[in-house]
Amino acid sequence: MVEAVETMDGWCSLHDLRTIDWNAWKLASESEREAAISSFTKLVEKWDAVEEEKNGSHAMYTVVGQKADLIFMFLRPTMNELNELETEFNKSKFAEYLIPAHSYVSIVELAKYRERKDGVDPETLKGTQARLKPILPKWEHICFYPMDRRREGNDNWYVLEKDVRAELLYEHSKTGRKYAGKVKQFITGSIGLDDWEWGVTLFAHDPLEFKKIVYEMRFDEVSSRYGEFGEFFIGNLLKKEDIAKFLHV
Ligand code: 76R
Repeated sequence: MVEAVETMDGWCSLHDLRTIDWNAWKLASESEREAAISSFTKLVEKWDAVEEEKNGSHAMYTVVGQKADLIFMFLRPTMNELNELETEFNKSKFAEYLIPAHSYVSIVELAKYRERKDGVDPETLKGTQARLKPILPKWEHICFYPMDRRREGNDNWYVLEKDVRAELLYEHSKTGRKYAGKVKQFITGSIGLDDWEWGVTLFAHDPLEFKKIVYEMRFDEVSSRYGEFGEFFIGNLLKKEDIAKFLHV
């Protein structure tokens, strides 16, 4: 049957990208810069505490290239909490030196393409819950991009039988599993929430692995026939203790 797959949905996600207004930053006095850094560090400490309590998670990276300077990925149980976090960030002293570059709203998603032989609802499993409400890894690099499934002529994902889609995604997952330990992926669904259908967030120790996995997947039918891709963003881990060094002018 051509029907939607049931999804399991977890924490709400906001990818928040900011450009630093370096001119304003350099023109600011030493004490203003110190106050801005301290406001930022305090926010990070607050986010760390939320993560410690397992009520959310975040990732913080510096962007390579001119699309932005910072990329944050925030996870919270509700859109309201995400919005509160974003607003608090916007009101901070540090945000006076930031220019919004890009944002992406989605929800952590796992698809129920495969029924379990034992009849257990996967959503009730601890492992599934941990994937729906994940603590993001603090690996050295991040890669984020949005994507769609194509809907064009004979290449229309949305007219395929569910079984066929399940099989294509199974093939895709076999490619994915080859990168176990090298790439960690988080798929967030954004149909009805943002401009693309999914957000793909990958973490790796070696950024070359992003190029390898995305290239290899291009040959899987689910990507070669049915994948459409948006802008890619690449970042390097920014640790809390390195913030002052990164911002030093
Ligand atoms: O969730 C699972 O582990 C089950 C198998 C699986 C599904 C259903 C899976 C495994 N993915 C699924 C769904 Mn994926 N994934 C991507 C990209 O650049 C590209 O060509 C594609 C971007 C990567 C790199 C990736 C990695 N996956 C999806 C969906 C939703 C599709 C839908 O419902 O139509 C998208 C958009 C998508 C895209 N995937 C894996 C990986 C990896 C590494 C795995 C193996 C994970 C593991 O088993 O640990």
